[in-house]
Amino acid sequence: MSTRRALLAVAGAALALTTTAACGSSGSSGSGAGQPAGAVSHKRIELITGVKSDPFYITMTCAAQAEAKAKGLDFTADGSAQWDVSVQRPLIDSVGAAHPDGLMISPVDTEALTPSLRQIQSGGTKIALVDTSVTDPSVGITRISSDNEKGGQVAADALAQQMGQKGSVIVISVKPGISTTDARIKGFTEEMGKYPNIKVLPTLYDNDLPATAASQIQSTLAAHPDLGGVFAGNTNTGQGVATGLQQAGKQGQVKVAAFDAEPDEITALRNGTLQVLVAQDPAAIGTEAVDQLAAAFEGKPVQASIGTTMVAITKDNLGDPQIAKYVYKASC
Ligand code: T6T
Repeated sequence: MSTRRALLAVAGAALALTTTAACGSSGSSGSGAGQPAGAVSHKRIELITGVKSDPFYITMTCAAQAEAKAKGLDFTADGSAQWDVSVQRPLIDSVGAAHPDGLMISPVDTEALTPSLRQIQSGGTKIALVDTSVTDPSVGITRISSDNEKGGQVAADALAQQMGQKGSVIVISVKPGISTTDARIKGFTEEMGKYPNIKVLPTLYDNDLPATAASQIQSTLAAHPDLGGVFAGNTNTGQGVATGLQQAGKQGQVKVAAFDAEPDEITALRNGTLQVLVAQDPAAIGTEAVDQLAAAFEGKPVQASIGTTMVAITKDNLGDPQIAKYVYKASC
């Protein structure tokens, strides 16, 4: 097993965000004997993201598109209009009917879409699970994502420091049943258990709607005047929490650690409404997925799981060139 390690200093504290690229070939990638050169040219890859307008997935799509072009692969991308099984399933089924050579997908639920994905895989399409995944281990020849549980732990330690290791903290996330955000919450709440003077309130879910997160944070402030910190599980939640704190006049007083680093979150970090961003590397996720599918098309070994790097961004290290590459794009 090879390990890629990214060690980045954040506000004086070095945070080790390690990732592991688990080597190992999955059986469905073929014999391992190389195919003749050019075996991948004009193979077709389809990408279905969790939410098409989300800068995390836009950044992933841009990188995957560039890598596919460089390898002579045909590539098209689509995504749900919102984080909803009933919206993503028809997309999956229509892509499946076209029998692409490869499908990169971020399933919006760990269980509900598995029958559709199994059917597509049995039809010969090779599946790369990107960012989110499903419980069934038989789905996908590769799974590529951040170490989300580790990211939740990093957010907890950073937030505890920001809060002076005391007070109440609340987690607001998207909805239960999403592999990534569920792992973040697990990592965060378990790590927060190490701080006896911090009380973790029950988790709230905003269905990926910033307006809901904004009103949730205001009602939490009314019920818990000692609220000292918030963990926002993804981009839209981070945006909504920032808005809610500004509306309540509590920006900078209630500390926030948020996942992701899309432009609005960066603005909120600069103006002191958010204090820590745990940024992922969606471009690496997209690039690695194309590379693994191309390897599968050529009958070469495929890495069954790949962990990509994360970095904790604060106002202090935002100007570091090493950090800049982790800021998400709103367009290619
Ligand atoms: O946090 C990312 C992604 O990792 C997660 O699975 C869903 O939300 C985002 O896309 C950000 O909105």
